[in-house]
Amino acid sequence: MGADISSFDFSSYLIKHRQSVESALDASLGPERPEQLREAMRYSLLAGGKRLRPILCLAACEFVGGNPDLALPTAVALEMIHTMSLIHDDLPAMDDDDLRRGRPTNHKVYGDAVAILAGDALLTRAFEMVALRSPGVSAESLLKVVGELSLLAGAPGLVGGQVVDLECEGKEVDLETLEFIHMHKTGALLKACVTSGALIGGASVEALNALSIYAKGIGLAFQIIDDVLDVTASSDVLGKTAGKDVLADKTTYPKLLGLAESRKRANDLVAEAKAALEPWKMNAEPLLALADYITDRDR
Ligand code: GRG
Repeated sequence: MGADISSFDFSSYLIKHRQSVESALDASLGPERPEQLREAMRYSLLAGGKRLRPILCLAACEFVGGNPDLALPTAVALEMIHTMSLIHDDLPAMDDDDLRRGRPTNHKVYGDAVAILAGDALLTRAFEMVALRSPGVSAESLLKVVGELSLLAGAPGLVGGQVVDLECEGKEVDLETLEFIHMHKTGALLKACVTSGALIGGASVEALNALSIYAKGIGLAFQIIDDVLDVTASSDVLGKTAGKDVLADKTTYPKLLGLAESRKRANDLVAEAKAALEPWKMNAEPLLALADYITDRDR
């Protein structure tokens, strides 16, 4: 490892960006009425979490030489979409879970109807953050980001992946279908984080192409490790119910390939992702470290 890369302090980088993301998330929710809706939105959005998605967005913006402050509203929007997907995923009609980010799930506290509506309000607020609350970013870039967000959230992304995932519960699923689910349910959002940050930073076509390969690799690796941690980690550490996949009879990477091979697959994907950024090595420390964080994490 070269001197420049080893001198990069990833831990300080994470702390700094997490702080700015947390303040921006807090400021993004106004005095919504009625009060119950405001509380339900704040309850899940400000419940912690690794904040990987907004940080990826800021890092991609920096990678292409952009000012990360300009990407902060979009970073917030991406965390809003992520959070709403968690709220809806936990509902009785979907994964039916009662623990998320170390606390009772949104519907356990506010009821199913308000949880659905809090999710809807976060999803729509995400588009508001980009379209109406992103000062200093050109209308052309914002339009492209809105396009990215609409593709990632809808049928071509999260919703499509979730429907296939639900359809496959209790069925034999091959690796190709599993990869489809993972790339849509999880990979699409991570890819949009990287792409939208880069768009706001004024990325070249070459950089966008490289980032798209990077994002594809880390997106699948992230979900493989999520599957692995579901088997190997405790609910206390995860902040969500461990062992859910086996209970729901879901096909996962560990089920199809075993734990060791799943980890190897995730490591290989991260190595491929990092290789795509090789020509930009000097600017890529945060994205390279974030890629490693995906496989090294314990929650
Ligand atoms: C977006 C319109 C719209 C609907 C959502 C419910 C649904 C459709 C999709 C489910 C998507 C889902 C919950 C995928 C799982 C992704 C995943 C691995 C989440 C865990 O992410 P972490 O570990 O969590 O980053 P924290 O809490 O750290 O943010």
